[in-house]
Amino acid sequence: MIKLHFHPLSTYTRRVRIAMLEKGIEHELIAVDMAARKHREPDYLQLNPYGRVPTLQDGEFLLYESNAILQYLEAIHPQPALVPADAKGRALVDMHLRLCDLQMARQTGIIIFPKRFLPKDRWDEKAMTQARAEIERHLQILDRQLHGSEYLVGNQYSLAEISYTPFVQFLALMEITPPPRVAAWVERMLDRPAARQTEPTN
Ligand SMILES: N[C@@H](CCC(=O)N[C@@H](CS)C(=O)NCC(=O)O)C(=O)O
Repeated sequence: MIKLHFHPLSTYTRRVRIAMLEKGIEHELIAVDMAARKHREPDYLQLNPYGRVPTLQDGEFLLYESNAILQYLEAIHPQPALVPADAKGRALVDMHLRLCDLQMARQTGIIIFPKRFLPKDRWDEKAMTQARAEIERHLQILDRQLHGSEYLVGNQYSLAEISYTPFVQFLALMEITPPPRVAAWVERMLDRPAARQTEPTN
């Protein structure tokens, strides 16, 4: 059975958990005690030399980087399909996965890591303000792309939405009010059973 090394509060891991639930892939969850720095110990570094979660273990095969894991799960378990069948649709999903990391996930981390885990006197307010502005600009672009469509690619729920779900979860915590089409899109994503089942407790 596929094993997923994870942490319950990890945004990047949540992408993979949602995809496995959406696809009904049986798996074993193995919690990494990050508070005890287990992710920096040799045993875990043998699985993932970067010392991060998630790490997927399928027999001897090891894979890290959440978006790569999503693509692997799609390849080994194509139904229900979370990417369109045509080359253009697949390329667009790929584009959105990259843009999510570049324009949203990184900036979200800059804001929510301190807000969730650090006392206020250790926050880098300047970096957080800049990250918030970058996210707001990005959401305006997504809002235009969602014109006339409920989802980013081919008007169907795809890996693109899965990639965004853990990060849009924190818009309120980041004090960001999304533009209207993005707000409706976020609501649709967060309302899915797999998203609800993996909601973070912090
Ligand atoms: N690009 C990686 C990011 C993974 C990542 O940064 N995971 C965080 C938890 S959400 C982590 O393990 N951080 C621990 C560290 O960097 O020391 C992915 O997509 O999987």
